[in-house]
Amino acid sequence: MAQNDIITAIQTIMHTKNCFVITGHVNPDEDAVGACLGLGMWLENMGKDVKVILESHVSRINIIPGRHLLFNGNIRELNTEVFICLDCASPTRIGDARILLDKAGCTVCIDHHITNIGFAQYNYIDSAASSTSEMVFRLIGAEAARNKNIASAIYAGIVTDTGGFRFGATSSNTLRAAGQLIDAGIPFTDIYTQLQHMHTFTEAKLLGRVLENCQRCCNERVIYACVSKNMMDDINAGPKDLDGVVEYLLNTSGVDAAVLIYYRNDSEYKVSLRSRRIDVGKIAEMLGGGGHTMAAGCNIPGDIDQVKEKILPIMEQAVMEGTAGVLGGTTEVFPYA
Ligand SMILES: [Mn+2]
Repeated sequence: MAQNDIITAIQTIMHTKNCFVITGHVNPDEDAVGACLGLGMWLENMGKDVKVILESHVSRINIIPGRHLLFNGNIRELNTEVFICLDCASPTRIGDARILLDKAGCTVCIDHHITNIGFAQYNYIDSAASSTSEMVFRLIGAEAARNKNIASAIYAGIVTDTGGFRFGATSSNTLRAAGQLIDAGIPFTDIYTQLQHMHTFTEAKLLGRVLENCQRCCNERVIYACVSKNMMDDINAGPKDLDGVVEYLLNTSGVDAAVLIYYRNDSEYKVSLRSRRIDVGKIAEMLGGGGHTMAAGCNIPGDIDQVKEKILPIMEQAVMEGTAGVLGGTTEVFPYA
C-alpha cells in the first residue's frame, strides 16, 4: 500500500472505530510517550474510549500532558477493538501489552525505526521520519494539533528524538510541524529545557567527577573515563545518573570517539561507546554487545584495568587503521542508544 493510502486507511479506522488501546515500546522515551498520549488525547477528544499502556518512565517525561489516559489495571482482562503500537520496532519491544496484538480485531503500527518490518495489519512505517510523534502529527493534521495538550505531547517527542532539532533526520517538514505546534501556544521553552537540559544535583556531581578524571589516548583521538563503584557510592549515584555523560565526552574538540567505562557489578563493567568516525557498533558487537554505528555499548568482565586493557587497544586500532570503518562526518549520533 502506498504511504498516502495507508495514512487514509488508518485515519478511517480512527474515525469509525470506538475502542482503542495504544502502547509504545518498553522503557519508553519521550517520543513513545508523546506519540501515545498525543494520539490518545486526539481520539479522546473525538469521544472515543482510549486506554494507553506504558511502562513506568523517568520523571522528566511527566511534563507530557495526557497522563489521565494511562491504564493501570490488568492487561489480561482488557479487550479492545483497535490496538495501536507506536515507536515500537518489533513485537518483542511491546512488553506486557503484546497479548493484545493477537486479541484485537484490528492492529495498527506507526513507527520510524528502519528495522521495523511491519507486524500489524496496518503498518505506517517511515524510516526517514524524525520521530513517531512527527508521524502522529501528519496523521491527525495540523488543525487537530492546535489543541495545546496534544501539541505539547507531540512537540516533546519531536524535540527529544531530534536531539533538539540537531540530528540528521530533522527535515524542513519537522521544523514546519514544530512551528505549527508552537503556534498552538504550548510552553515550548519549558518542554525543551526540561527534556534536553535539566539534570539532578547528583548527575551534576557525577559529571564533575567524570570530567575531572577523563583522559585521552590513541594520539588524543579517543577520550575515555572510568567510573568505579566508590565514585558512585560516595555521592549516592548510580549508572542512571550517567545519562548524557558519554555524549559530553564526545563533544570534546579533536576526538573521534568516546569511551565511558562504569561499574555494573563486581565481575563486569559496562562500556558505552560514541563516535564520529569509526563504527563502534561493530566493536561493541565483537565484544558481545550492540547498538548503532555511532552509538553502542557492551559489558566487559574484569576489573577496571582489565576492561581498559581490553577496549582501548581495540579503539586505537580502529582509529589508527580507520579506513574500513571510516565514515563521513555528517552521520547522526543517537544519544540514547
Ligand atoms: Mn522514536
